Amino acid sequence: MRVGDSHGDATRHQEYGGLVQVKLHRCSTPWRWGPCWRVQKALAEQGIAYQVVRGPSLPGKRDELERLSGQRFYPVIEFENGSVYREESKEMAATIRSGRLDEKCDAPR
Ligand SMILES: N[C@@H](CCC(=O)N[C@@H](CS)C(=O)NCC(=O)O)C(=O)O
Repeated sequence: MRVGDSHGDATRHQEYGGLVQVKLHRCSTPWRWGPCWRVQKALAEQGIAYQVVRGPSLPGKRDELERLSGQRFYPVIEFENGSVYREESKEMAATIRSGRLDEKCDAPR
């Protein structure tokens, strides 16, 4: 099963370090650059199972994202227990690459 998905419709069940799949809430641009791609690439490189959830591009249509994460920017990582992780994408990518993503997973909501 492939890890990572540029089309946003895959569901995976691969486990990693005690964590199971995460959802990557990201913008809908197809281009492979920018904050969302930076984080998606880091997840893929680390072999972390993730499901892409593409949200609306228009900032005015991001109420759901704000409900989820308390702010209106992508990317946001949602863990299986419902906790969410959002920082500057460079910090998110660095966290993922250093194997510390699980530290960002809070207690269940
Ligand atoms: N500096 C932020 C920028 C995040 C960002 O601009 N993300 C884009 C999607 S790739 C976004 O949500 N744009 C919406 C907007 O600018 O309103 C980061 O690197 O995380």
